[in-house]
Amino acid sequence: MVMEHVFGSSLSLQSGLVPRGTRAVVFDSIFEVFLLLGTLVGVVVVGYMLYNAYKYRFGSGNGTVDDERRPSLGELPSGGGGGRKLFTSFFMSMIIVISLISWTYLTLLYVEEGPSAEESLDVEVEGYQFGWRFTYPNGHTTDGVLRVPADTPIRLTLTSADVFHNFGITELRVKSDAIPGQETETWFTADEPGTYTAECYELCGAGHSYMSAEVIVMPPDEYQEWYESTNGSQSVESTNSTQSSGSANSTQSVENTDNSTQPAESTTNIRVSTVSS
Ligand SMILES: [Cu+2]
Repeated sequence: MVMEHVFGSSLSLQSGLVPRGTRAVVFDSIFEVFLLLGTLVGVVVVGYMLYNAYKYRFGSGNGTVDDERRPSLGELPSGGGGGRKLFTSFFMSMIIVISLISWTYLTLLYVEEGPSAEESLDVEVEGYQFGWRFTYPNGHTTDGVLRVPADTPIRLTLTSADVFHNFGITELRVKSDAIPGQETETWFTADEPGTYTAECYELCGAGHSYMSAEVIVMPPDEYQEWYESTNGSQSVESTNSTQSSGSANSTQSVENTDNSTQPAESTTNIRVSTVSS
């Protein structure tokens, strides 16, 4: 049954066996399949072991071999059915393992490929000591707050202004390196509007544990309204900006997250890197 599915899906990637949807859906299906199969294998192996332990228990009379049938030294015991049991169990294990590998590979290939450029929203993410800066296609930049529409694939291009960081939103199953001088791509889709937390998952300095950002998933029409209000201008929504009226929320949250670190220093760094880039 499993083999049928795997062969079917390798013929056509759209067969429906390989899970599609948000990253959470994909990774949860991988988890469930492995949990199910692992439990199944465990039950069979432990069950068969207990069955044999009981059947051949001391004094049961089972398994006693009279001297005629007892293999002599150097002779391999033939077992029942000329090794058919061994062959069957080996063959079954092989099918299960190969199927599992193929299925997982195809599933992860889907995650790896990500959504197409046409259907997704591109956001650039830059990590710095200690915060996250997001740049939208129209040039609008926010600091500490990422606003995205629900039910839309978001493609993130990550990089870092200084040291290695790692951008992760656990609830949305996103985790990707942000490396200076390099660009890393990842994607996610959030189907539920709400507020999620993005955090840094690479120890990057004294402010690492406070290096978080708010991910606000908005209903698509609300998002569109907000996005249009940014005017496509090069306005910077951050602690050191003096303009942009619509950024009160995010400015606040940036201040919150930066309290613990050396805000003056890091703000200077931002300004310098913005100018130089
Ligand atoms: Cu970091």
